[in-house]
Amino acid sequence: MLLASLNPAAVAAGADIDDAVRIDGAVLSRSDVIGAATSVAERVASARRVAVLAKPTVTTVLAITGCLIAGVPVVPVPADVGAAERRHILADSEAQAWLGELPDESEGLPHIPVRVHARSWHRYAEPAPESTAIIMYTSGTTGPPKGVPMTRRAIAADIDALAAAWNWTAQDTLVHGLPLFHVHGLVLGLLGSLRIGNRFVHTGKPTPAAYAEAGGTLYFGVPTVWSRVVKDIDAALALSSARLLVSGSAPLPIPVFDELVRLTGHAPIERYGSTESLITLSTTVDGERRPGWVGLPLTGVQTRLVDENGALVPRDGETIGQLQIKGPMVFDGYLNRPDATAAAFDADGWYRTGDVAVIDAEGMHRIVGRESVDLIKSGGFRIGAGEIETVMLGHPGVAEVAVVGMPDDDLGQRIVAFVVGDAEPAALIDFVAQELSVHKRPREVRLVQRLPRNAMGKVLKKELVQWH
Ligand code: MCA
Ligand code: AMP
Repeated sequence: MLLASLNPAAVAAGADIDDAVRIDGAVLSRSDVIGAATSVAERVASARRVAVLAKPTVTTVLAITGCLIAGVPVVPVPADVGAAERRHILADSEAQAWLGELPDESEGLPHIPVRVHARSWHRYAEPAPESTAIIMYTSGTTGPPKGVPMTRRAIAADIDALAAAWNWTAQDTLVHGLPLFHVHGLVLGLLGSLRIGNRFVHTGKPTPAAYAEAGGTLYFGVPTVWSRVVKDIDAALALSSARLLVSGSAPLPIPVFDELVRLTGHAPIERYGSTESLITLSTTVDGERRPGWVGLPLTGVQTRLVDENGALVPRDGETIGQLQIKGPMVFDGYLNRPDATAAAFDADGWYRTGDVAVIDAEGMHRIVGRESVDLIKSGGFRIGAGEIETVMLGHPGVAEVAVVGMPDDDLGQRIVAFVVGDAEPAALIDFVAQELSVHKRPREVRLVQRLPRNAMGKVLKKELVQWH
């Protein structure tokens, strides 16, 4: 079973816990989750695909769990989604209904409400391991986000490999306050907990105070969360009673790693992955945790580094190469995008991560950066520069635009748009927030006379970042 702790027979035989899931002020026992999510399953069982506006609520937990019980692929939609992105996700995924929360605009789709207090004890057969559990949308360098279908097999393999690396057990209480529309918060956090059978606490927002109050053993955060924690000494001290602090989704700055050690007594676990591959590398509970390094391949994972010609690069801890990965958690291809799928794999089936890395003689990996400047990581969110540029060019006050990620102490990178035109910066920022997701809006719009371009007319983004 993918969600192994939600086994009705075991729960009926006494394997219930009162506080399996805490979220948005509510507490659900394991039998509450089974009964209510099975009731959702009955209502969606005939659907081909449904969309869930993934706010951090009980409704979202039950909606997604219900789809997984029924074997209906679920499309988590960013809670702060804007109009153009919403239309794209719905059209591309062919979702047939909104399950649970309704967005401002339903785009003509029917609504299936989630009844939080309804219960069903119907038993569903476990869907096939190769069937699609989730279709998650993620940004590329250009164009609208691409759908990544995740099989039940891949999700199970990833959670089990992480459980082995971290000694993650049913005795843990896992705490995080991350979005439920990405791998980190949803697949690892929520589904991981429902598979392993540990208590799960969602803090709403991942503030240092909320983490400190939650009393967990296992904490997940993006680097922005950890850099805020180390600035809040009381919160950091409270986390010393935890078992493991885990960082991922973006590079953890070495000073933040060191401060976590100093204040909490814990060297954080770092792990690396992507929407396409799930998590593939991690430091381990009883292995070395080296600041700036993301660890070893998880069970079943193979990695290699290649140069621009595809030749292997030595594992000497210094030579940089393009990171390629194989493993049971890696996806099979994008939804409706054979072109992008073909580009993502080489002829031998290695997944091209788009990251550049080094590997040392012990097999430890350090992520050096992205191959493309057009994929931005801000606060752990993956954001495509091209997607924002396309939207901004649709504004009458924008003649030319280049979007870049500028270094930022808190967010890793912050989105800055350089614009040739006469638009009002604040209005442009709002325009992006309305069309895409709020978290994709530029922090800053800078009006410039011209953009630096090469002889072919291509904007020189590295120069743009350096100049400013
Ligand atoms: C933000 N604000 C703005 C602007 N941007 N105001 C005006 N103009 C802007 N351009 C506002 C916000 O609305 C907020 O207001 C306030 O400024 C602070 O914003 P921010 O600095 O963004 O902080 P935050 O809202 O607290 O968000 C930080 C965060 C968030 C909580 C760390 O970025 C986050 O949830 N990140 C997690 C992303 C994630 O889970 N990624 C995983 C994907 P107000 O305070 O009023 O709200 S990666 C993945 O899944 C893989 C596989 C992996 O490896 O894990
Ligand atoms: P996403 O699909 O949102 O998970 O983004 C995946 C990308 O996030 C990866 O290709 C990396 O560029 C970056 N990433 C994820 N985890 C880490 C990490 N621990 N260190 C550095 N970069 C990371």
